[in-house]
Amino acid sequence: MTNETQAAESTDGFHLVIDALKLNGIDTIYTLPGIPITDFLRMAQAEGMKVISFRHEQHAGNAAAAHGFITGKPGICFTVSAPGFLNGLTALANATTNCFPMILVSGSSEREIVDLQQGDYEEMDQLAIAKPLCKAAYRVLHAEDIGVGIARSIRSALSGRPGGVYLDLPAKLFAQSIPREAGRKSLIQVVDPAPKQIPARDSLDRAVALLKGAKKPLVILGKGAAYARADAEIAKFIETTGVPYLPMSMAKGLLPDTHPQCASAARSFVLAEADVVMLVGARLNWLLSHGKGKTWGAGSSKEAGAKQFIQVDISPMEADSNVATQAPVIGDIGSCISAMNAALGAGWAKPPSDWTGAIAERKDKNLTKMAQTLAKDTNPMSFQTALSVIRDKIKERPDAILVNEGANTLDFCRSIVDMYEPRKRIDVGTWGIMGIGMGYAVAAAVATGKPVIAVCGDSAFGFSGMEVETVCRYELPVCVVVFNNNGVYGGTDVNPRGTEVAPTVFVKDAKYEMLMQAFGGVGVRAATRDELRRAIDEAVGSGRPTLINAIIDETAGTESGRITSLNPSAAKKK
Ligand code: ADP
Ligand code: TPW
Repeated sequence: MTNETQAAESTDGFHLVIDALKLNGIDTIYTLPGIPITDFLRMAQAEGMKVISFRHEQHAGNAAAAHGFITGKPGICFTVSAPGFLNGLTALANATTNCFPMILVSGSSEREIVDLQQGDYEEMDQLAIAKPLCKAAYRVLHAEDIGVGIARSIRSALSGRPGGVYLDLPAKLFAQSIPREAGRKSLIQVVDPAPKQIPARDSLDRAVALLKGAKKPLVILGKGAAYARADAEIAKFIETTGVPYLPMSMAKGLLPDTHPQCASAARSFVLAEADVVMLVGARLNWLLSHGKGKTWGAGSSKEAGAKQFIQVDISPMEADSNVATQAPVIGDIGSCISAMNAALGAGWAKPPSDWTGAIAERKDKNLTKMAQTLAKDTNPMSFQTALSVIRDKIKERPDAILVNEGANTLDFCRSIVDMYEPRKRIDVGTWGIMGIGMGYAVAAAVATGKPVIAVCGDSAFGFSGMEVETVCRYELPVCVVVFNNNGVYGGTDVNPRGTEVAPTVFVKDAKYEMLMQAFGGVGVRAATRDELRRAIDEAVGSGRPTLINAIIDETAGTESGRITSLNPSAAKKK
């Protein structure tokens, strides 16, 4: 056999990885090239995959995570070994924490040298390091196992509670050659990677009975409910039961925030007053004060409120995580909610009108107050003045995706900007992590082709700011709005010693717009509401990469936004 016929009849690790991904409907890779993946990326592109290259792996990883949430397929991030892998790891851990399906694939150094710690190029036992930070971690050593490795990674990321998966591919694997036919046969097309999980009958009956007996019921929709893509069943459930609901930040838009049953504008009232609370794809973690304390109508922060909980979740371990769960309903949200819809039966009595009426009254009062605040055109711009523009734009373009990070920029945006469609808001999530901005924005644009508006505090933006080059390079319809108040939270801190500036303070009047201009995008400074409105209209209308440097009053906002109280306070006052 000549070398050519041998080559024609064989395949290698490079091609098997590409074929395995394509066989499973994966068409996009987020990455940063280098040894040993550079040729792989070239080949993947040549084979028709979309390869989106970043300037730092963390943002490629964040893009993969957002892609996973938005599409319901695992987002894929490829990195080089040790440092590239570590740069991607924060995104993998964050994806796992948020229950987003993603796969971090990293090239790695020679196993025999790594294991003997003989000092290989970028040596690191990556598999061991990744394991505690993700849902599952695998390594493939032989080309004929690539099919299994990819299949297990996809199934692990998507099934049950979704999460991050690490796949370790040593450099040598890519070059391994095996007969073409054996290679083809070794690939696996994953059948039903996120199988339905049907809830038990008695758990449904228990939940429906509890809801039926409630005088002040409340539903809380979390990002798991958004991820589950059971939009119609959830809307039917909400409207049939007539129960008021609160969307967590990434569940906003599952039903339009303007829905008459949406209780967001009476949040403190409903959390404190409700007697039966049904959590749908939302954990009772710090974002919900662990179900305890004043928020829930209890006396002390350690005390649980007088509530009964129904919890609909795919993870059987989630119930009782913080306070007692009276009615756990375990299964996928689509199956659980449609089964509950069926179990409601005809003639379901809507909640007592003194409950819904009291909520409506609070809502009206708060919404009127909010409208008055938003009508004010303050100069310099307050958070509210600037966000009134974003609010209007999303109302006009409900199909646009809103990316949101920062402290005050996040808190105000979440409550001011109404969402109208599911899965259109992606933000700092369960960790309140900064730096997701540009990675999420790139993925949102790549995965959907829709306009993206990224509303970022100036500190938050700094974590991923260099990726505006990526936005420009791929000519993505991303409009970044940097809320520039000269620092972390604000820009007014003073160093009592009068030497270098305080730790939260940045260069005053930084010209963030020039960053976008540097790469051929549009950069605009907007110091007034009119300027901001014009710039956003232009950006969303044209679809050109744009960065708007929105000048915000540096004295506005508070330390850590709404979570000031989580800052430890010194026992010893100086
Ligand atoms: P939020 O931050 O919006 O409150 P969380 O991330 O805390 O939401 O909670 C999401 C929950 O949704 C997790 O407990 C997860 O197990 C659950 N979940 C994710 N996808 C599904 C699904 N398809 N069906 C049921 N539960 C799901
Ligand atoms: C990875 C801590 C929380 S919010 C924030 C930081 C640094 C920035 C707040 O300033 P910004 O917003 O963005 O200008 P604003 O609207 O108040 O003016 N590192 C990581 N994650 C977190 N959460 C932090 C640090 C933090």
